[in-house]
Amino acid sequence: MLCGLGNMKKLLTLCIIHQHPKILLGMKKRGFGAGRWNGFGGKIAAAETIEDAAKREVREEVGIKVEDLDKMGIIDFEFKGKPEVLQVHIFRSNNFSGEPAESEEMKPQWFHVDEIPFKEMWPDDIHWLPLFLGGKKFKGRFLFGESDVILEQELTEVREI
Ligand code: 6U4
Repeated sequence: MLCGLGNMKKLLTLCIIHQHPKILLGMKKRGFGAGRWNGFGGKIAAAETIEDAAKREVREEVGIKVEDLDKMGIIDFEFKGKPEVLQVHIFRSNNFSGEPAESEEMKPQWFHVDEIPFKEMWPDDIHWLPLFLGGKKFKGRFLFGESDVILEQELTEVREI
């Protein structure tokens, strides 16, 4: 956890399996973001790299093993009136072993890229997923207000992440 200027950064991972033209998402059944379709991910444990955490979370939440991860983006999420910043590291994988299986946390489902359920996802996803699907890397920042409405947003394509 990085601290400075009164801001607390919490690092999180998010991994989306992308086997064109489909992506694998999970319906989050509990905790933060429950009721939304999302990639798989969570917090980084002590002594774990961000990439290792991303792989572990995929295994725990959907029962599959990913080998090669491409880091596609980093987004800082802030919530008005709260000092905490969630820094989400977003990964893409196009291969895995095992069969996606429902867990206590997530119910997996494949979606065609033309039928992504944006209305039942975090409201930022519609902004960066097109870059992700196009193989573009990005950095961004979103500020959410009440009911997770987007108050401010910055999103830039970058060459290296
Ligand atoms: P536990 O440890 O189970 O209590 P939980 O409340 O389930 O944690 P966490 O922290 O494990 O949640 O995972 C939150 C997940 O949501 C991470 O994969 C990151 C992702 N996430 C957070 N904000 C997001 C946002 N604005 N857009 C998005 N994903 C987001 O697409």
